[in-house]
Amino acid sequence: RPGQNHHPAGPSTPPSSPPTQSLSIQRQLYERDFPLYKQPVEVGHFSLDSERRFFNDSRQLRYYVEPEKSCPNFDLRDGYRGRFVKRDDRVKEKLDHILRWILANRSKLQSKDTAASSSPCALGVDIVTWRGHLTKLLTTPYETREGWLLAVTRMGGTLYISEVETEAARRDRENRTERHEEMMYWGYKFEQYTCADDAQSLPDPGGVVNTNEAFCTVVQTRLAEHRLLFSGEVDCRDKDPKAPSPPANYIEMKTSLEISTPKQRSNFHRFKLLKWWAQSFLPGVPRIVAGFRDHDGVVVSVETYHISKISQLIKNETNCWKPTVCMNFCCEFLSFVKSVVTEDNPRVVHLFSWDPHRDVTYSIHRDSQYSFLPDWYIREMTS
Ligand code: 0WD
Ligand code: CA
Repeated sequence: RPGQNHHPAGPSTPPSSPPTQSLSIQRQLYERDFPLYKQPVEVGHFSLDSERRFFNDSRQLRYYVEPEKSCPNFDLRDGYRGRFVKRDDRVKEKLDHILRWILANRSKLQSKDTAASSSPCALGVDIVTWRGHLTKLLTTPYETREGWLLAVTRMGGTLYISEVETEAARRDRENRTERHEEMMYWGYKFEQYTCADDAQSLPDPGGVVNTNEAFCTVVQTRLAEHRLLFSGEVDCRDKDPKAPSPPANYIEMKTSLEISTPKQRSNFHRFKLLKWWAQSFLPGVPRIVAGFRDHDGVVVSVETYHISKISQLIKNETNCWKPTVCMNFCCEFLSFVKSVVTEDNPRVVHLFSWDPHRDVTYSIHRDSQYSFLPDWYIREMTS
């Protein structure tokens, strides 16, 4: 049904026509000029403590300490049994922390944008979501394994987007091998080797790794006509007091298997760098520090990647991803969502669904298990 398909770049569709039923993900539809993406501005931040309690401040922000040697020999397995407190990932927090931040900082938000804008939009933004959800959208045109479900609710003119765990993801989560569970710890352990609690102190590899703790930035930006407000977890900042202001002083920490063959290098460029680029480009985090480890979890080298140089780095790769396809697809998806989700009602959820090699489709749910805006938020925003 080509006539039923939402075609990208179509300002020709009159606003009154009924919404189309699906969105194509074919890459060639999105190969055009890079859309406008405004420099993301940090409008706030928050912290989650060791018990996952919310604080409207930066108490969990850490400071990057460059390793002494380029081959540091960090043992990422250390502490897995005995000095590890793991966040309970069966608990779905949805957008709750971001909503808490919005309520605590409403005055800041509204004073900036709403006065100048003509839209009757209470918050002055079109989209509220997690950065991680946007990362999934950016990488969708190249994703061949994992689909997604995104729940969308319109309230006060703003669209709230919150992920729903797919059946496949739940199965994977419940059936992780012991080896996989341990490897998930390695990334956090690398952060502990390289991050300190303040600008003067050193990392403490003897301490406990607690994955409940988080520092999250809240940024505002615009993708073409879409005004976005989203939050993302930030690993650490540059400790130099003369470093630029956030988000330009933030650093993303990653670990990856050391690269020893041309095939591994090519796969790293084609798959891993796509995810790394998308995640950090969105909030304007300029640098990634990567620890390359062996199969036993020992970091054998550390390298810095500048986000602005990644597209150059991958240019010679055949069959590689293109930033413009990622951004244009995300933009088109948001336009599709806006055209579909017109009813302003906190109890209505449009569930957008995508599986590899398929189009994006949706279903509508009233007062269902998918409703995700909490009563305390609805009450505060509608009073
Ligand atoms: O409950 C949920 N379904 C989700 C909750 C899904 C996605 C995110 N979250 C929340 C959590 O509150 C977390 O603190 O989001 C926060 C992180 O959000 P994000 O920055 O938008 O997520 P993403 O970019 O996917 O991940 C950033 C980091 C990860 O680092 P790496 O280097 O591995 O990409 O946040 C961590 C992880 O360290 N992380 C999470 N932490 C707690 N709960 C989660 C999660 N579900 N997902 C990633
Ligand atoms: Ca990280």
